[in-house]
Amino acid sequence: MSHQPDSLASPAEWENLRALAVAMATEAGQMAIADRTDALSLVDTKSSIADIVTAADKAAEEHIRSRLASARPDDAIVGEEGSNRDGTSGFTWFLDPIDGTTNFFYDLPGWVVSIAVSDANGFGASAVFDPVADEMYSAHRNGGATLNDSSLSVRTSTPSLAQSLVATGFSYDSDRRRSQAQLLVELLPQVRDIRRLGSAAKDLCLLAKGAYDAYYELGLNSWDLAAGWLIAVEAGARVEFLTAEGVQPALLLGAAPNLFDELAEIIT
Ligand code: LIP
Repeated sequence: MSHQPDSLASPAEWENLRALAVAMATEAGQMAIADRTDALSLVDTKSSIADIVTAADKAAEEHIRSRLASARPDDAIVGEEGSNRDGTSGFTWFLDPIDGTTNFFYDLPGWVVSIAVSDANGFGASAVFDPVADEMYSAHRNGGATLNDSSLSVRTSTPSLAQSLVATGFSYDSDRRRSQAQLLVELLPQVRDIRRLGSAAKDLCLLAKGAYDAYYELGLNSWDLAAGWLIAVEAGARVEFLTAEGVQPALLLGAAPNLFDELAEIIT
């Protein structure tokens, strides 16, 4: 049995880091809502013409990065919009300033600010803030997950995959989208229904809330999945990569424990 490194933080310290993530996500989300109209005047594309980034994405990440520079100067940062920083503390922050950017751009619901922090054992504290719905999801290691002030638990009452509501997402790469659509053709007749929201972080929170029975996606970035992964696990979901360590693109599956293996069989 491989020895797990000691946790870098005590439960109380992880709770403090959770509170910091909640505060920063709140501030960044309120900025994005306030500045949305101006932000849309500066829109670029990244990996493909479908992969957009707005001035709000960049401003929100810069705000979080500057908060961490004073609050946590020795921690590393991995940010979607390039605010990467090496650290010496052993803690790493994963920042997705606006997850669900397409929804943000089209003024649709389903975009969030996603912030998580990890040590060598994985994600230890996180926050996902949905400013439109005014929903703050958060968790810390062995501390449970909450939505605003209510505890979260995954749905465990769905008896079979045929009665399950399964969420997924699609890549910005057109070739990968084609193969993702082909998988859907196989999966759709075997489940109750499919949902595609457009934000991995929010999808994992909806799994934690029991609004989905499962969520899977191929090729997510670390910043997309970090915060929601911990929230879903602390709410009782089983969340794993179905691909071997280091294999890209990685296939993520989160599900109620009684549905995980059957769904994993179909999507791999
Ligand atoms: C999004 C992911 C989502 C995926 C979208 C997009 P972004 O991240 O959270 O799961 O299906 O295509 O990649 O680009 O909005 O930060």
